[in-house]
Amino acid sequence: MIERTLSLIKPDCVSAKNAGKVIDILEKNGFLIVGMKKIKLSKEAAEGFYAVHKDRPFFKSLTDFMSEGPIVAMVLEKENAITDYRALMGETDSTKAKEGTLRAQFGTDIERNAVHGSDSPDTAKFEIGYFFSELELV
Ligand code: IDP
Ligand code: MG
Repeated sequence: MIERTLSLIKPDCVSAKNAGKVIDILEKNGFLIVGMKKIKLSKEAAEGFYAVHKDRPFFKSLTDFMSEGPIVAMVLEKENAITDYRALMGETDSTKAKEGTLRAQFGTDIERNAVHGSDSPDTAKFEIGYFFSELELV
C-alpha cells in the first residue's frame, strides 16, 4: 500500500549541514518528497508535537533540543513508507543504530539522533497535519 509518513531532519543534523545528504539518501531509497519546508519550532510547538511524551523524564530536554534551531519537515510517500523509513532511520539511540542507517551516520546519542519518523498510520496522520495542509502536498 502506498503510504505517507512525516520525516523531520532535527536541529543537530541541520546545523551540521547534513540535511542535503539525508534528502539525497531518501530519494535514492525510493521515497518521493511530497511536502517540504524549513522551519524553526517554538518551545510550545515542540511540546505540542511531542505531547505523547509529556510525562517522560526527557520531555524538557527533548523539547529544548527540538526548538534550538531550524528543522526540515518533509512528507514522504512510498510503498510501506512508515515501516521502511523507520528502518532507514535506525533505532532511537544513535550509538546502537545499525551501520548505514541515518541515525548511525548523522546522530550522536539517544536524544540528538538526527531524524524523526512517524511510527504508525494514526501517528503519521496527526504529524503530517501538524506541519502541512493538504494544499502544500504535491
Ligand atoms: P523515536 O524517535 O525513535 O520514535 P521515541 O521513543 O518516540 O523515539 O522518542 C522521541 C524522541 O525523544 C527520540 O527520537 C529522541 O530524540 C528522544 N528520546 C527518546 N528516548 C530518550 C531518552 O531516554 N533520553 C533522551 N532523549 C530521548
Ligand atoms: Mg516516536
